Amino acid sequence: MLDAPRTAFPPSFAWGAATSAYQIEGAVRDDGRGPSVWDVFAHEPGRIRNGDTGDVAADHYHRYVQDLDLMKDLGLQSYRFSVSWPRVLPTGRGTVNAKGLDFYKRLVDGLLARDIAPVATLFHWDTPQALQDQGGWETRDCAKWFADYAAVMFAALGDRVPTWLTLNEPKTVVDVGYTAGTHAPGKRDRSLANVVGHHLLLGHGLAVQALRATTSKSRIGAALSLSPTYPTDASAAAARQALVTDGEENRRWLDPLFKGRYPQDWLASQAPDAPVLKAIRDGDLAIISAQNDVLGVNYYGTTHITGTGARVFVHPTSQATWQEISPDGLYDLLTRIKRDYGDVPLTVTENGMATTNPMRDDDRITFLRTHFAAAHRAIQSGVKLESFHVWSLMDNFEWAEGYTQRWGLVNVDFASQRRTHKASADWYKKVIATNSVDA
Ligand code: IFM
Repeated sequence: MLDAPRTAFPPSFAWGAATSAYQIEGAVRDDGRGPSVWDVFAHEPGRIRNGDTGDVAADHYHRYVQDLDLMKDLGLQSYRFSVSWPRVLPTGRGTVNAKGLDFYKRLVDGLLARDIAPVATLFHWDTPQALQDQGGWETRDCAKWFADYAAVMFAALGDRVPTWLTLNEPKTVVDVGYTAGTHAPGKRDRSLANVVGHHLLLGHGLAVQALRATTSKSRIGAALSLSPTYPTDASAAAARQALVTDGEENRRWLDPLFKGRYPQDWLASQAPDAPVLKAIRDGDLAIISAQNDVLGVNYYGTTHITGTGARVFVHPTSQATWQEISPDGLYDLLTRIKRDYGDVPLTVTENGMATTNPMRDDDRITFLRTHFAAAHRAIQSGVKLESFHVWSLMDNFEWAEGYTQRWGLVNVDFASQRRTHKASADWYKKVIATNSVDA
C-alpha cells in the first residue's frame, strides 16, 4: 500500500516541544531553591485538584539527563523550557544560588551537545514568594527585579541560549491568577489584575534592555497566549462584542509590544479612576515595544462571542473545557499577526491538548496533524513561522488541575517516574525525521 502524501516544511523549520519549570522539575527544596507563589498556593487546602502539588512533579531536576536523551530520541531540534526564578535567586533578588544556576547551565550544555536549540523562558508564573510578600507584580518595582534576574541569566548563559523569552502568557496571570483567582497568587481583583498586566509588560521591556546591554547576539521576545475571536452571527452587536473580546484576548498584549501603545478602545473601556491608567507612565510603552526580535505564540483555540458578549463554543472542546479546538484559527491568527503587526519572526511556543487515553492518544495525533497543516498553510501565505513547540514534551503538573490532565507526548507514570512514548510521540518522531506531515 502506498503511504499517504506528505506536506513538506521548509528545510530550516525546527520542530520542538515545550515544558515549564514548576510543572516538571520537582525538587522544590533541593540545592537552596526558594519558594515561589506556586509552592505556597499549591499547598493551600482546596486550591488544586486532589491536593496535588509540584513538589515532585516529573522529577526532571534529577532526571534531566534521561529527559535530554528522550528529546534526542524524538529528534527534537528545539526545546523550550523555563527557568525557575527562585531556584536561581531564592528570595527573588540579591545573592545568586550557584547550584540552582548550575542546573540550567548543565541543561543548556546538554541540549547543545545533542544539537537541540535551547529556547529559555524567564517567567512561567513562578514569582518568588519573597517578592510576592512585598507585593510581587502588583508593585512597579517587580519589573526592575525581574530585569535584574534576567541580567543574571544573560550573564550566565548569554549566547549559549539563542532565543530568550521573557514572559509566558501574561494574560493567564492577569485573568486566572488575579481575576478568577484559581491560579497563584489566588487574588480576585480585576483592577489590580490590569496593573499587574502592565507591570509584566514593563518587566518584559526592561529585560529586553538588559539583554541589549550585554554583548549577546541572542534574540528575545515574549510568549503570548492568543485566541482569534469571531462574532457568532452577522449582527453589529456581535461584531462589537467580538471586538471588545479581541481587545482583551489579543490586542492589549500585541499592541504595546509591536505598536508601542495600548488599544484606544481597551483604554476607553477602563473606568476613569482605574489604577492601571496611573500605572502606565510616560516612557513605559517605548521600553515595552523596543526591538522585539521574535514572538512566541501559544495557541490552543478560538473564541466565539455573541451579541450580548457571551462566549459560546462552536467547535469541539477537550478535557480542558476552556479549549475550543479549531486548527483554522491558528492559520487566521498567524496571518493576522503578519497583517496587523508586520513580519516579525514567529515561533509557536505552545500548542497541544489534554487526552484521556494515557497511551493511545489518537486524538492528540489528529489535533497535531491538523494544526501542523494550518501552520504550513500560514507559511505558504508568507508568514515567517520558524518553529513549532508541542505542549508538552511530557505529562506534568497542570496547575489547578494537578495531575488529572495529561498533555504530554510522553507518558509519565508519576509513581515510578517511568517515561514511555505515547502513540503521538512515535507519530511526531516521524514528522520530525521527514520534516513533513501526513496529509
Ligand atoms: O500547562 C499550560 C502551560 O503552562 C501554559 N499554557 C497552557 C498549558 C495548558 O493549560
